[in-house]
Amino acid sequence: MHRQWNWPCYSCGICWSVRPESRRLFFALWPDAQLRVRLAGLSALAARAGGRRVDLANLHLTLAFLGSVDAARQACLCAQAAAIRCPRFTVRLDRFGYWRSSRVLWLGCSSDPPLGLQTLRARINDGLHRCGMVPEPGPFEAHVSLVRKVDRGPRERTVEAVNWPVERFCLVQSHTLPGGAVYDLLDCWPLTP
Ligand code: 2AM
Repeated sequence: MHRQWNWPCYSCGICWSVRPESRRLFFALWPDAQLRVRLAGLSALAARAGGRRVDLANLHLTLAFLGSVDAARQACLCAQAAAIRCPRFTVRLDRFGYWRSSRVLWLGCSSDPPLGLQTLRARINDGLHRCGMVPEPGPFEAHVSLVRKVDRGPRERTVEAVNWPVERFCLVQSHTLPGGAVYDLLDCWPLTP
């Protein structure tokens, strides 16, 4: 028989009454319903050239992809996230981008991402290190994936800017299902006003 677990919740709200399992996780900026609709409008525009639009409910901006995380590390990550103090900021999303290798068409920033976003990412990555994890290497491209399985880049790269006032960041679980990814919002932490 498996041992019954009652993992400490910290401020994370994630508790287990059964054996903890690894979860596929990422930190993300999670749009509210209104912003989600605006992003979906842009994904409709971007999908004119073909491809499969990302579901409205799945639109987000990934801050750090964590892969498969066990319960102990998850608790550590939640504690680290709860301790982050970072001021609110606004992300200006104003251009389409395209990755040929992954065939993803995305919405991103034509200029450097705001300092607040860079600060938040740096603090999250510090937290990963403290939990014994290594952040994904390589440069960070702030983006919202809009359309997948796209065969060519968009004709027009510039789009009417979407200003995203960011007041929180979230930990999200990804379920890979035959019909595509499904995301569960596990918890969110506020940025400072
Ligand atoms: P995306 O941000 O370009 O869409 C959950 O899988 C999220 O983490 C997705 O939004 C995905 O890509 C992002 N991600 C970043 N690195 C990843 C990786 N190595 N494997 C899967 N997803 C990754």
